[in-house]
Amino acid sequence: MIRALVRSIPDSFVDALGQEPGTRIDPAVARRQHSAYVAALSKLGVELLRVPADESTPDCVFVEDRVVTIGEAVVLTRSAAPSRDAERAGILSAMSGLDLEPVVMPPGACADGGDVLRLGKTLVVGRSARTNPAGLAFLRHIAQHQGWDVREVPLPAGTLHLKCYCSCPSPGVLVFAPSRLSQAAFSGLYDVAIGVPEDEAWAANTVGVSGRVLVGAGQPKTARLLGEAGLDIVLIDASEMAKADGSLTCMSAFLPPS
Ligand code: CIR
Repeated sequence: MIRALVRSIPDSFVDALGQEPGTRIDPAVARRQHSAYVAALSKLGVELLRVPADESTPDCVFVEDRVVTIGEAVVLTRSAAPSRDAERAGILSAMSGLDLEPVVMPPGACADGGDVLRLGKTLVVGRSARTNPAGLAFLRHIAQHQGWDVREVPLPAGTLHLKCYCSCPSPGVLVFAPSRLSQAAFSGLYDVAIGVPEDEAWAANTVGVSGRVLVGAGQPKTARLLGEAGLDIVLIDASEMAKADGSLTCMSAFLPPS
């Protein structure tokens, strides 16, 4: 069974990283949007491991960044953002009842799952301010054990994560923002590439589950493009998450199937 980890939103989410000056996050709206997202995953047959919120870590809802699944292996990452590093503890304790043995990144290595895109059995990893060379080397080490390849991709300055601007919603399908990422970075790793318009670059972050594709609401050109490409889309409003630089993939961490 497909399974994923999700985490509730703390009241401290109002202090999440990445907000533009003057932004005000409404935790009630964020929770409503998060619930709809979680319900969509559940409806699509995803078995959910729900981790309670942690008030001391405002960004803890973005579980994708702390958990990287590579084949049968699960890596719990260290964060280059000091306020996010403590997120691991609650995740580790929630996972203790599972049939998994997560490996924690060694000290000095940092990575965010938002920088890790799976295309077939290749991990495309963005070199960002959140993913350092030691983090990348550790992911490569685990990937090699699992028989996976790793490809490093440099990111344009100011890009938080690789997956802010790309995703793989269905096997062989790359959705990306050509205004931010070069298609050549992914060469040989996809069958079909769908470029989203520059004014909807954020919409390149999608989640594919059970033949359906979650797409951010309010991005009509992308929704039309993906629909025309034959993808069966489900619109999800994540506007409150976007205020904290969050997108769709970051609210779940897919684990090896049970
Ligand atoms: C941060 O800056 O870490 C959070 N405010 C946003 C993290 C988004 N994560 C993701 O897209 N994977």
